[in-house]
Amino acid sequence: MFRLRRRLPALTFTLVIFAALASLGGTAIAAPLKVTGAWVRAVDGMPMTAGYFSVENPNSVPDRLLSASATGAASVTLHQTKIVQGVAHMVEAQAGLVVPAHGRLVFAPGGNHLMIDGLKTGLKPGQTFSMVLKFEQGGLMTVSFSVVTSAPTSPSSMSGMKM
Ligand SMILES: [Cu+2]
Repeated sequence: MFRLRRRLPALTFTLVIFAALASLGGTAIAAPLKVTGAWVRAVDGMPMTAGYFSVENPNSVPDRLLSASATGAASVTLHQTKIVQGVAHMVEAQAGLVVPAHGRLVFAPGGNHLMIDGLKTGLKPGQTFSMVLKFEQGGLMTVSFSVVTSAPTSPSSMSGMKM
């Protein structure tokens, strides 16, 4: 009887540890997504512009960008540019866009872009524009986009396209 009583606290302690590990299981593996090179095209007077960035997924499971929003605009939609018979078409990625495991999802002129509509103010170069990206696994992420007049990277071969 005495022995049994002494063993109980140790057993309880072990169970508590197991429970703690089990509850960590779902989230402990996920490292945060990394967003880089976030920019939006400056506009003056027009209510519409586009935003670009890259997001890196360090995890071994894919994630998915579900949607984006901004308090400074009426709507933000995920758009893809598709060339059909030599003509660029914009298509909304309604199911979101996959961020591959150990890979990246790139938004760049001529490809994926955040279509920003109903801007409440103009966007001047040097300002920043805040948007919230919503990921399936990574949750909500607030990103500060630099306002610039043109792509900060190498000139795009599709620079004639403004979206
Ligand atoms: Cu678009």
